Amino acid sequence: MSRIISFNRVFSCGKYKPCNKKYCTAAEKKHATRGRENGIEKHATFASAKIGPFFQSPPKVENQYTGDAVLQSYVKRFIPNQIREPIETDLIRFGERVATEIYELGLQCEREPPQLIQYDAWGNRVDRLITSPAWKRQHDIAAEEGLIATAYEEKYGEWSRLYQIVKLFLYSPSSGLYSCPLAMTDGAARLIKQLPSTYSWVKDCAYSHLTSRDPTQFWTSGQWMTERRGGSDVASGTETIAVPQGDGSYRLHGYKWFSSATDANMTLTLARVQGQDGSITQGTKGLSLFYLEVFDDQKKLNNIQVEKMKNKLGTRQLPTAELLLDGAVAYRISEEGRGVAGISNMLTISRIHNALSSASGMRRILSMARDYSTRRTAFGDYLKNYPLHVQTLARMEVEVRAATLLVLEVARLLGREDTGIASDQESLLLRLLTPLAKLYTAKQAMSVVSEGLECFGGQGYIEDTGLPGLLRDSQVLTIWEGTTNILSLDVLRAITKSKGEVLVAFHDDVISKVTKVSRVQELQDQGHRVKEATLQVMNFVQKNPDKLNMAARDLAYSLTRIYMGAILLDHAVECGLTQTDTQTARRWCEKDLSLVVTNHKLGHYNSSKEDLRLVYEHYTG
Ligand code: UCC
Repeated sequence: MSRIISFNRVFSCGKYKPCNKKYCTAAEKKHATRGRENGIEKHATFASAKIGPFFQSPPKVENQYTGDAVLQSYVKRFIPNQIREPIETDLIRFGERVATEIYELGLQCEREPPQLIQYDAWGNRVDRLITSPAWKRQHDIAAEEGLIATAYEEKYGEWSRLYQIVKLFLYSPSSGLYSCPLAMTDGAARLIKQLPSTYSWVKDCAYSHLTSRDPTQFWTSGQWMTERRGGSDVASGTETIAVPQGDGSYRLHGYKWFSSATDANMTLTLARVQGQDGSITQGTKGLSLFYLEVFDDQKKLNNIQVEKMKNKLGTRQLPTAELLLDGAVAYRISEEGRGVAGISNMLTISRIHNALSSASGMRRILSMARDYSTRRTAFGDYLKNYPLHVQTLARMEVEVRAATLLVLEVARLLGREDTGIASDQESLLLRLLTPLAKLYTAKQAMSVVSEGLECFGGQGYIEDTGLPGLLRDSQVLTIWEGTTNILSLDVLRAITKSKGEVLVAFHDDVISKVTKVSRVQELQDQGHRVKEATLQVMNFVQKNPDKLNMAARDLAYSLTRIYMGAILLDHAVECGLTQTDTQTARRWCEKDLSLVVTNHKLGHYNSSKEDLRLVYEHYTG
């Protein structure tokens, strides 16, 4: 018999008072049940209050391809009919796999984070990294599914890259952060593919592994850029030296402060070549790019010590560590002093991956919140029947659609570059859109994923649901691969280095897109707004070169909002003006598209004195 403390209702004050009995008899239980049936709770059991009848129907992770209107319409719009069928069939299949088997593996990666064993029982230094079976399975799945290979086999020409990015989009939120090593692997594969013939031996060593579909052959790559003195200012933060060995190899000595996925087979990294007299060159001009295999043929670490695992807010699935390079054997794969320029090619790819992770992370939480709204009742009705709740979801939907379209556009341009058919204008556009996509979508992800958690009420705050991890893992998207401000400055770098050509390409592309809209009555006003904002922002840049540094972030936001507006309008027109596409474009264009001009008029860039005062008033440190 279960232990029951019963309560007698004292009707006069409406409270319950304990009835001193430890256990209820069968008759009392029956009575209690009758009491409940009569609407009067005579007996309440702790057991019942503790475990039931409270339960909720969990959100379902739906097929991530068939549930995503934008992905499907983009694929239909661009990928030619003759090759689309096998691609779509694969995407539908994979969309289901990421929602089931791979989703569960992703959760397992979070539950079983990696561990480092530095010493064996006898005091020997072993530096053994233990990763979960789920993490290892993600490695094999990545190979089997061709998540890197698809882009390099070029089976579908320029569309291979778009196909790969759509697959990664589906995969990323279920990957348990295996998306991170894949981002670096993709970056390394593309960099190695483009190396001049002097370094063709690297292709023989690594390229076939990085692009393999065979799990036993597939390698991942690291990207070791960050050292103790900093992550943004690579030029002055990099202390690692490379000592030439006379046989073409170098030995690296240094300390890598943040190696994201230490279980990689190889890495690309920066170091300063030491001259015969022991001298090194400081700054950017002293940095060269190196290829390094993490393990030797006996699977022993290549004179590398794993000093410490990083204790992070999120991305706990990743084996992120501090590494001591204690004479690691490496090979230079750039001209001396061209390391930053060299590794920037890798950064381009990992920044695009960052943007796709942001957009797909938003899509995942939104698709779960959408499903939940059809299951969860409150105040006597389903959430989907409360206009205020649906309005919240709709606003998130607009953000996700804009981010998704931008990522897909970038992927399409990258595919044209990969296959050597991009026009100069397209290459310039890609150079500008890469930092914009990275910085803007990461900020969107932080706010949309947070809003998404709120859609689950208290359950969104409970770790067992797997939801909080989505928020914790989003925060890094604004930081790694360059913070928002560093990326905003990269936008300025792109403008300066191209002597403004990237902006000309941007302007021409936006104007050609909105010109199409000028004949479409439903979207005429929005087209006009985008055009006006473009002209105003271009005008601001031309007239205020001295203010660009202070305005860099607002400029980047303005350019991104304008571009997102243009592609949403274009997509709406090209997809036959469906109601949802038209609504999305309209709503997007209600934003302040020329934020930088607004803030310029408000005097935000006149002087930094006001900001200084605001921040440091009463600061005595
Ligand atoms: O590694 C990390 C974690 C890995 C995790 C990967 C996950 C990916 C996402 C997965 C999603 C799940 S985090 C480490 C990331 N570190 C960064 O992102 C570095 C951030 N800092 C910067 O980006 C800075 O702006 C620097 C380092 C590029 C600034 O360095 P410098 O030396 O001051 O730069 P310079 O002097 O302006 O540029 C040097 C050369 C120039 O070439 P030349 O000499 O030909 O003019 C630049 O044009 O590099 C070229 N360059 C670029 N080229 C610089 N940036 C770029 C660029 N973005 N694209 C093309």
